[in-house]
Amino acid sequence: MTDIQTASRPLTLALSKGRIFEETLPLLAAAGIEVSENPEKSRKLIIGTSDPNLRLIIVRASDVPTYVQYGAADLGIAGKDVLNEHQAQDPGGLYQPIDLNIARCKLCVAVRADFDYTAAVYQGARLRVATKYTQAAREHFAAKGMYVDLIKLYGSMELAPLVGLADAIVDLVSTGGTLRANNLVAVEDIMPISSRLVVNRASLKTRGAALQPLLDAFERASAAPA
Ligand code: PRT
Ligand code: MG
Repeated sequence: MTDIQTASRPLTLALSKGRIFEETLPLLAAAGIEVSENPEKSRKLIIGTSDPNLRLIIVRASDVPTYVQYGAADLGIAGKDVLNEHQAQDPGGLYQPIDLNIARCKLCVAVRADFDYTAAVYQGARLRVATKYTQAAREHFAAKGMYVDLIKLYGSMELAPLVGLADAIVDLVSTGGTLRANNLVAVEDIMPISSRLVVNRASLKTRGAALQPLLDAFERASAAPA
């Protein structure tokens, strides 16, 4: 994309539909910014705001870092889970100035309630672990000195131990309702997760004057008591 194209367009914030969009609305509202449409209803992928200098683009949660990395979005909001996996392909990293403290959950190891995880670890069993979060899982088990076979999945990880695909899963847990409904239990916490604001490094240099008030507003809104 040419510099002329990027310099004249409004600032672009990449977001995913669902919980991140819902929990970002109050932060934008605190900055005096109203969103012109609900992406769940309108199906539009580019959404204007009451600030003529800011628009939103709606992308898959795991694609947010890619849009920001390449500068197609100046900034984005993504879970630490997603950013951690993205780091493997973009070690230079995105600038992550603010923990917005939204969409909070935990990354956990979980197994069937009838599986003795402690005994399996103690005996040095080579476990099969199904996950979308291969990077975080690899680091977690390596740090414990455990050898595991990772099986990459893209969703519904909770099913894997129920049908014999894996002994354990690494997945996000918030209320714990999904684990309970599937007769699984969390046996280890890997890390707390929340969503972060990420910023394209070139945008920060070339569009800093336009970006800074927005970063300040996000900072204030995320620090305010909920
Ligand atoms: O849906 P898509 O494949 O496009 O992507 P996604 O599933 O990553 O998107 P989305 O919108 O579901 O999640 C976006 C971000 O929200 C994630 O990257 C996390 O940072 C954060 N988040 C917070 C969660 C949860 N809480 C959460 N509970 N993401 C997913 N879950 C899932 C979890 O994977 C499990 O299947 O909800 C289920 C567990 O929930 P409980 O409440 O039953 O424990
Ligand atoms: Mg989802």
